[in-house]
Amino acid sequence: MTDIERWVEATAQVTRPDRIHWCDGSRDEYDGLVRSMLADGTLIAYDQNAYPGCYLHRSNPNDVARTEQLTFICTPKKDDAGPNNNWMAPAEAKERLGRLFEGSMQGRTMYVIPYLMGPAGSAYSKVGVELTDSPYVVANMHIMTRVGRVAMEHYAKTGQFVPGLHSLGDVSPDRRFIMHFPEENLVWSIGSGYGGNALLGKKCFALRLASSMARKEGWMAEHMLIIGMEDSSGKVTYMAAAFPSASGKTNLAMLVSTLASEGYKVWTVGDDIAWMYIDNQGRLRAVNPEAGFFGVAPGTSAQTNPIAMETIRRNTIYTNVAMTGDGKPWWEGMGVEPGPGVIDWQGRPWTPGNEKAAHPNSRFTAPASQCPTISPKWEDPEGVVISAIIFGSRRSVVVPLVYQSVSWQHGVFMGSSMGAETTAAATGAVGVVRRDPMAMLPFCGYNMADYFQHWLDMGKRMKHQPLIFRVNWFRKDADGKFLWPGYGDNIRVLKWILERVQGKGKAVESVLGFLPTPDAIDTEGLKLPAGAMQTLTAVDTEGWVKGTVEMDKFYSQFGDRLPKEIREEHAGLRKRLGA
Ligand code: SAT
Ligand code: MN
Repeated sequence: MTDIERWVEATAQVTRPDRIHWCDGSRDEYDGLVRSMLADGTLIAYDQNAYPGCYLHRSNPNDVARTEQLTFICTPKKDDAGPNNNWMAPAEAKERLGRLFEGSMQGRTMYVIPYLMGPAGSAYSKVGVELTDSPYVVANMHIMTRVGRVAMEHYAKTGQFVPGLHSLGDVSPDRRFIMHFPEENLVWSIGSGYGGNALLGKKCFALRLASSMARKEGWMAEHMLIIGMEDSSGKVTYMAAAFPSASGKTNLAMLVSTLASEGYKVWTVGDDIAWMYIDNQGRLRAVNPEAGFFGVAPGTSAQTNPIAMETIRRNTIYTNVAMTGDGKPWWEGMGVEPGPGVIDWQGRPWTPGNEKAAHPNSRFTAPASQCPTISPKWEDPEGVVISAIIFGSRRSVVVPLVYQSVSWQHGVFMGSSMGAETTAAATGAVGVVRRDPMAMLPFCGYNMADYFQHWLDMGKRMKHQPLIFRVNWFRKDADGKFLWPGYGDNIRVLKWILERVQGKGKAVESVLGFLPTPDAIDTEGLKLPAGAMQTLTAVDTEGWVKGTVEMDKFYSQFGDRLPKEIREEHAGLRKRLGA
């Protein structure tokens, strides 16, 4: 018996499923799952002529986003989870969830999903096995990961896998927990069928556990998209960018360049997670561990993201979007009128008004291979060499359009101090500013003070450090209107970043770092409001002084564990600001 078989048997004795199904990842298996979900109403078919292979799933209305307050890191010592995580002692977590898992799969099938995170045959890839009683989860894992033989082959070579146990339980928020055990590289999740709570390969394994493994093993697991930027010479330069959930990572990853006539375009390598390693020449290399996109639907349109619109035209599972009277998916910001007879995300007839037809965190799950701009290197076992790291978030005030750190250490400080307005991707208030270091606040599986130290240490080990940038597409004027057009015009900011990587690009050294001169960014053909570029590249001294107070509050939770380099950078910024 293999370790996997032993664990499956032991789990089945507790959860007592009626049947056990070992997934092979085949098309037949996927089609069979879809057929049975259509039969029991878990999936609803869209018009198969217009949207072949596209289905709608409506989740329980109490289960539509990640639940950070029910997500725990279970380390023996509380301080190792850090103030950035909820903590429970491993024994207590096992005892409480063990009771909930008792008989939780009775009357259901337990699916065994062996899956590979990362390209086939890559030394950077890792195997997970998820046990779940949700066929919807299995179908999503088929799209988001590489299921079946490719994973078992990798397992045969390495003998290692990350176990993840998931049960819908009774889908009650009172009995919902997502528990991570970094000492054992184990996940237990119960009571939710939603994305990041239930597709255990994604945030649970590829970020929370992987970040902790990465620290021990000397690599990085980050909440980052990966793109290749092609210039007029045809050369492609790769960049990784961290943004919080629902802040435009998928749009940036699939950007349609407004500078295409000058030869600038973007290739998609990944839209959410990057696993990064230092290669034998001292360069940082990244692979996308995922095989699909789990993107936010509302706001996605032929104007904002035509590449996504094409990607999700077939073989896509939609979750909590609306359905038009003629059987097509629809959501707010799709850029087309839905016509009469719309059914909302909860299955009720909808009329335009206050209530949204699609949930603000409704999603599409689509294969990356269907993306028209997918990079020829997206499954390269060696990954791609990263030349620039970008930190971004929603900030309607204070933060400039783009600036560059003066050093790796300064860049780590920039990422670690990033403020972000919250979104609908997690339950709780939307639009509140919180510190979200490297966009990893909900996903760092250990004490963030140690995470900052790990970033500092990684930089020291690299012979060729990527340059580090901060961007903000979301700056507004006094009337609440966006100052920067965003979307395809973000290529103009990427162009400046590329020029900086190439040792060109005009900049001035400011208290924040290198800011583009107001004419450094190519704005030809843009109709920007008067003075917009000045505002977007200015330093709001008062706003930044306030910001440093917020940073200090955040950092102080970590006490002596905070690296002294971060303290020094923070003090340096305050001094330069005259605070
Ligand atoms: O729910 S997920 O975590 O998969 C999506 C997100 O919040 O980024
Ligand atoms: Mn994400």
